[in-house]
Amino acid sequence: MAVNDAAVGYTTHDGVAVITLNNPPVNGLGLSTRAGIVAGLERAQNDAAVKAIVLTGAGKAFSGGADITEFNTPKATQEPTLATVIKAVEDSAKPVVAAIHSVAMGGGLELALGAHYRLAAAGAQIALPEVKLGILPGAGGTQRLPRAIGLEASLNMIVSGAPVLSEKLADSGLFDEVVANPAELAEAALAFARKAGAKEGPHPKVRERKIEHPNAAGFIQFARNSVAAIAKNFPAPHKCIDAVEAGVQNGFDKGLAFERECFVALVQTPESRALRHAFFGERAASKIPDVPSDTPVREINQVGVVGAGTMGGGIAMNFINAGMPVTLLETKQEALDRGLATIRKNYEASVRKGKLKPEVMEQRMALLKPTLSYDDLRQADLIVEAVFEELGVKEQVFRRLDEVAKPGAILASNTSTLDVDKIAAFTKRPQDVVGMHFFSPANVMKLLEVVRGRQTAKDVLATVMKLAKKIKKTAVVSGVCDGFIGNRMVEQYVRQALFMLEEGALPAQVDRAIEKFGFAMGPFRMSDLAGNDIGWAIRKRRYVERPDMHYSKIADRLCELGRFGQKTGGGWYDYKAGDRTAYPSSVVDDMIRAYSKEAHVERRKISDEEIVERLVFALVNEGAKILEEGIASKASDIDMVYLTGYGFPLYRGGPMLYADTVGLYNVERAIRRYAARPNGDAWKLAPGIAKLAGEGRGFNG
Ligand code: T1G
Repeated sequence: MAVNDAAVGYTTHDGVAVITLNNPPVNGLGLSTRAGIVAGLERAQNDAAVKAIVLTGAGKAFSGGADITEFNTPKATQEPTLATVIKAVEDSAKPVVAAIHSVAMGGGLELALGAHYRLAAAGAQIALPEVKLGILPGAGGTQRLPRAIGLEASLNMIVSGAPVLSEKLADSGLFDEVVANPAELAEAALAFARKAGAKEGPHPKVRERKIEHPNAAGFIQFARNSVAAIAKNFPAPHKCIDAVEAGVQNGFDKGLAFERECFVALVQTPESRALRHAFFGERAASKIPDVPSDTPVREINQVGVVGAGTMGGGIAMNFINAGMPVTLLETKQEALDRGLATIRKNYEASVRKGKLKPEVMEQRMALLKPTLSYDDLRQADLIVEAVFEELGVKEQVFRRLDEVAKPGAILASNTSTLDVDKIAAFTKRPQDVVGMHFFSPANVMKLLEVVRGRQTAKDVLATVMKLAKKIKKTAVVSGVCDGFIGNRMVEQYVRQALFMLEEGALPAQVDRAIEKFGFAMGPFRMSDLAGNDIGWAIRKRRYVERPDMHYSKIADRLCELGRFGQKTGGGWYDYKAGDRTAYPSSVVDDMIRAYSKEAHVERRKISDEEIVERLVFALVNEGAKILEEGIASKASDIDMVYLTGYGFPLYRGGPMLYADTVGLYNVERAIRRYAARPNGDAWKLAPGIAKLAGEGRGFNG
């Protein structure tokens, strides 16, 4: 007999009731699902013909855990809470068998831990990933998992949040059986349940097991030490250890209560909000408002890359890493040979570090087809151009590609500053042209800006977004403007950094302040690394194209001295041969002071707080304009760009979320204050900030 309600199915099979979670996409344990499980358990208890119960999941998961879309909403804490459901499972008079396939994560694993028995299909991802969301397992995971698999294995899983394949846990004590063939799980679970149902109760409860460890206190201290370094800005890993320790020292019930306290505290933290924002932001980025999620995509099997320089080589690696053959085109043999040698060198470094097997390196290198002839690109489904950043050169390449590429091939430019519409106009197929802006090093950086030209076809966008997942990139769609999303915002950030040097700060102070805020690297260390001449070239172009946008000329002075950064042994900082340490330079500091004098600027003490405000709010203000112009479709896209491409601290969630945390009312006031000061012309307040602040809202709702 089968009775299905919205989120849970209930069927009986010769004395076994099967409760099936059915809340796509991953059986998140939302309120209706939780209520459905309790209702199913009730039915089973009241049906004398039922001797045992199987709990399983429909679709692609047993359960991906609590429904995180319910977090910080009344539903999340509405009864039956997950803790109530798990207690109902555990207290069932009839044995409950959890049948796990594909995914049992977070609350999903905690639910299974409340069952009396657990069967898992091989290949299932088993995890308590809550720490990655800035929280901790909040439905008994910190108490039951140590009792199921021991202190060490459970602490590793809880503090890392990393998934473990079910077969690797076959002997851990977590499962009563691991079923090699997932297709046989249902039958195996029914058979197991029938046997369990024939046995006299009570049935085994994980909570009644003991946590055995020869030196629990010692291991817990070891765990604390190892977490201290990586979790400097994240409270959750420390709380995970506290909760496990509470259960070890004070028993299950006290441990459970303490776990609950920790959960309630963590879920309110800005760090958890930031991590959840990034989790959803990553997934939301692949959704393009006017491109339906079922838009048919083009087959991409053969890839061509034009240009074997640093970017072209890194781009090619992304595709061969995903097992896709790449034809790599250069104009000169020595450039081609150099490109191939660089790719091989990159792989050899990974092999030396034990991150890559030599045979895998050779397999990947074998996927590369070097060539000097455009004719070899005729079969490519996607061709990515990564040549010199000059429109004339792009024009030559795209006119040639237009001649040789097969109909329907996607032609992508890796340009970081040029107009994708102009590039598309060099072809007779503008609908097939798109920007794919990789970030250096292209084989490492997760961010990919997908630049949508005016005529870029929707299926081209859908195809590139899907392909981005395959090559493990976080793809964010940007409209066409100078600098797209990331570089356009970073330009305002750099302008403020330079103005502050003129007004009284020095490079080391600016870098220290923003690195203390959490950036991986401050603007001056970053510029010395990338090369100050890159910014110099952009400013020269800017002086012609945008005379209204004034810059402090300090950076030009630095470049006129030939101080391009690490590559010339000196930039904003001094460097010693073979040493990448940035040493404050008295030459540069004196040059800065002299410049202020020459510019008749009265130098003043600038606080670290002002430095952080001016740098971060410059990003926020430009980001708000990018949103208003529709260059980015959502604030979380802008945050994903900064989290994955510009070293913005993850625990702050990105510039737009950080602005929400500060409060747009305060952001607006600060911007108006800076607009009234020297160099205030750079602070034209984005209307969107004033509007949202006036409505008491933020960028993210
Ligand atoms: N709740 C709601 N939606 C979820 C979800 C969840 N837990 N997990 C994934 N989704 C959505 C996701 O947003 C996307 O939506 C779709 O499912 C496919 O996801 C009390 C409180 C399960 C391994 O942290 O790791 O339990 O974009 O693209 O690559 O202690 O999703 O399609 O609309 O990632 O196959 C703990 C998080 C929650 C697991 C599947 N659980 N999810 O990966 O698909 S906190 C997690 C994942 C908790 C308890 C605490 C992965 C996945 P859309 P996807 P996938």
